[in-house]
Amino acid sequence: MATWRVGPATATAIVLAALTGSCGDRPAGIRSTGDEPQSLPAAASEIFREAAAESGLGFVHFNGMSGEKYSHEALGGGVALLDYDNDGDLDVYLVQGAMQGRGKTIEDALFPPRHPLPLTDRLYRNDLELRADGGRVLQFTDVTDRAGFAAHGYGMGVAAGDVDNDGWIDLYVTNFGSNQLWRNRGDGTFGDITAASGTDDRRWSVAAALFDYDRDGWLDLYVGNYVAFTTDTNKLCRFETGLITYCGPLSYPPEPDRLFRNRGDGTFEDATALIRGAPAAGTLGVVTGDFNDDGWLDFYVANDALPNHLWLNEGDGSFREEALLAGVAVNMQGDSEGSMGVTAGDFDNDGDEDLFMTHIDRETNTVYVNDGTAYFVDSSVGTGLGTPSHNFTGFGRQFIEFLQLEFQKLKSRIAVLTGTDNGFNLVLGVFPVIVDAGQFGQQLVMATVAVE
Ligand SMILES: [Ca+2]
Ligand SMILES: [Ca+2]
Ligand SMILES: [Ca+2]
Ligand SMILES: [Ca+2]
Repeated sequence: MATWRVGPATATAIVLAALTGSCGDRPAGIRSTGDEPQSLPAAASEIFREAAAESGLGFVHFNGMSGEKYSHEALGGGVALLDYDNDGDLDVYLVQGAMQGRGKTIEDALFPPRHPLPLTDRLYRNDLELRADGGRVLQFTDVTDRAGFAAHGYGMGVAAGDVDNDGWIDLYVTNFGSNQLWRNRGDGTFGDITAASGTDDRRWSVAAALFDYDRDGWLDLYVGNYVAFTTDTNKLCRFETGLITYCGPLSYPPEPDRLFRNRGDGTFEDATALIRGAPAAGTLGVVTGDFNDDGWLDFYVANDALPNHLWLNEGDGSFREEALLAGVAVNMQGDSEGSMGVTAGDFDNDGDEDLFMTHIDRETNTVYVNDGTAYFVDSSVGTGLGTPSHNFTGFGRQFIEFLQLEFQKLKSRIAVLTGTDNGFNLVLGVFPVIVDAGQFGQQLVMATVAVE
């Protein structure tokens, strides 16, 4: 299924890349909860090894903050893992920020850029070396210039998929401002086909998904827009103490999302009319999947501070919004949460797509367990994935089969990794085992996650 998901600050995908290159020592010393299998492996010092710099992934995100508290500075940038050169390994596309505000220059930045200028999105080619002795050396090469990228605007997220069915994966980049659709020419270069394809959206877009909702063999496009904020209309917001802070999502009107249908001739038509049954709600994440197992791709939209949306595909070219009845509009207390990122995966191995969402601090991450018919139960407490996240704001998230190579006894267990703004949590589903480690910050790099 050619479905790709993105959201802001999906740094967890980078961690996944590191994992594939270094499945080595067994983790141990995990605090026992008494109900896990008895033959846990012996001690080892680490599960993940921080390998960004040594592998050539020297990217550092720049958010352009100058003290104005522009809302989009707080979101970070997204990342895509894709095999753009069809050589069998995953390459990395990283979305970059920019200086913001009328007349502002790099000299106005509170924190000067740590990535060498010019600041732009970056594509890193994976030159993984497989040695005769079985060893492997993970090495990335910055091929941005060679690929011909000329990213404009302030980047938010990126979706990857083969939109023209030529066998080469293309990229759709969401920006604060106009978006960009990059066609992979198959020769190592990309061309901007945004205007010709009709896929631009000049609003503040964050999330995007490429998925074939009408099953005609061509990937269609969902673009999730956030709020009607501009640097010229920036408001002043304060904590109760009077300290100036970033304005929340409800300070600005939410922007409606867009749905584009791929005509298969290089152009897309606006199909937004199919999703007019729900109000705009400030989208930060979107994930696609067949949640009710009827053979048609549905999608779920994570909204910041307003109810989330579940769009079920009717199979006749229309969608119906079912989040409230399905139990995924609000949490089990009936509260709308500050939904930042969302991913879908069958973490309990019962054959359907469950949902995991990251939220702002003082809310928990949320797990919605699917009964197989797109009716969900908020299982954040029962899975042990909610409470540990209470003090953190999370954005990126990804289900990975983390322990499969490490613990034969735990073969089917699934871990959830979530990046936060002030730490990196490794939360093992099924077992109430929590590991916190590493400072994460704004850099989209791997954190060393040591198991104590
Ligand atoms: Ca590759
Ligand atoms: Ca293509
Ligand atoms: Ca289609
Ligand atoms: Ca479906």
